[in-house]
Amino acid sequence: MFDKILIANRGEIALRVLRACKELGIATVAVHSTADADAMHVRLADESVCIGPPAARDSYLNVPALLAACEITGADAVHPGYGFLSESARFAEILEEHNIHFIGPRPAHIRLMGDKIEAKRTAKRLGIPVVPGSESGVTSDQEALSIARDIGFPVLIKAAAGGGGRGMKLAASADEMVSSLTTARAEAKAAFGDDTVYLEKYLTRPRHIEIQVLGDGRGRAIHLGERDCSLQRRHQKVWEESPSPALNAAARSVIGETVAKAMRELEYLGAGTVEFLYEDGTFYFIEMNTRIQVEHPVTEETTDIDLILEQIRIAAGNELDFVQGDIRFHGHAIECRINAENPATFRPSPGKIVHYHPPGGLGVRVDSAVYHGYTIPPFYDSLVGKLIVHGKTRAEALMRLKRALDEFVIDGIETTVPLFQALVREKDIIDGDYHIHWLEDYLARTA
Ligand code: MV4
Repeated sequence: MFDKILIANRGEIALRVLRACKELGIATVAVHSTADADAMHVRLADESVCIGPPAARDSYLNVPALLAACEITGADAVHPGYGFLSESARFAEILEEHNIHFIGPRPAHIRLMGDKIEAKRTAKRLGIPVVPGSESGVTSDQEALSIARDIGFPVLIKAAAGGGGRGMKLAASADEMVSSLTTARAEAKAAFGDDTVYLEKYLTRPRHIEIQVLGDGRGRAIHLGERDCSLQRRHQKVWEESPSPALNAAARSVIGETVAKAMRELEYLGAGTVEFLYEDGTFYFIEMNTRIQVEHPVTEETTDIDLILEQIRIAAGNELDFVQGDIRFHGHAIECRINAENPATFRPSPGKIVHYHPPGGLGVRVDSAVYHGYTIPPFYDSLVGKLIVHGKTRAEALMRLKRALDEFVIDGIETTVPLFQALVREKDIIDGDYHIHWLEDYLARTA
């Protein structure tokens, strides 16, 4: 096992990793920008190193500074959390070259899944159902038109180097195709330095359902069920839950086993998420994320598996110590992302928290790094914390969510708590009847 882990992140995920390290008896190193000197992860770590000024590119993304921090402290492994350097194949390679373990997948798998065309080709080869579309990058307008006619309009043009909704353009008909392609290429070139684009049939009202996986890099891999992440605004997830209100146990086990088998064949190492769109009872692969995700606690609550601890164990070369048959799914979990934002306009609202009282009690978990008197700096994302509730049934989880939201006191800044207080009272939400456009439709309707 590792002796000392450097946590290359901030906020609630830095704290989450720190907690797993403490439970494993591993020493911790926090890194922080000058804006985060008062952060909770810095206070709770065994050691801390300042790695640069506030801007992330000069601190949390500063690879030489992170290497120096490893060198100074003697850390033998780095946990990247999510965001920042978590999906940088190059960062993982550089650490390896310095004999420091990267707590995450192998660089080759990070790189493979970073290319959305290669990821899709790999998924298809491994028996995972994919969205109908071009099998590779489209090179000419003629080719694009011909493929679009085959799969049928509307089609979505996506950047090979994109992902997470960045660099997508819709073409409703053949008339729009050439201009949409030109725009998509130009935007992809500007955003990613790569103008390769591919085509997919556009699914109009799907759900976003993702499967959590763990692999030990030696051909053992399991799935930990799904999370329904359909409730989102501008590609920022707002609410995640498991199980998905749209699936039954049989459908879950079919897609889960398909994904787990593919991960065994890949000899995938670490935690990962395979993302699908789900429409009319059919799953369509879109992307794979080779990192731990913000919403991982939902899966921890329904499986009782500590995903961060497993990431660390696997990265240290341990075998998975359970097989698929050992995994039991119980109850229902819902996560709400509480952001420091105006709940109607979503304008960021950084500043000082003058009163803080998180909810508690049975089935209530709050993953947050803020505290009474803490000032949220304006330089990073606006996540204040995640409220995760668990109940025996979805109805119990919803009831618990309602009362936990009413208990939550965060004064001094605006937060999205009132948005969730409204959502838990909406019929479609109570019925689990929603899709990827539901929240934006609701916000437009209630504006
Ligand atoms: C799609 C789609 C419809 N059809 N692909 C957006 C994020 C990126 N991961 C994939 N995305 C989409 N891909 C096809 N073929 C609709 C979306 C999409 C979306 C997906 C998941 C969650 C929220 C979304 C919001 C808008 C569009």
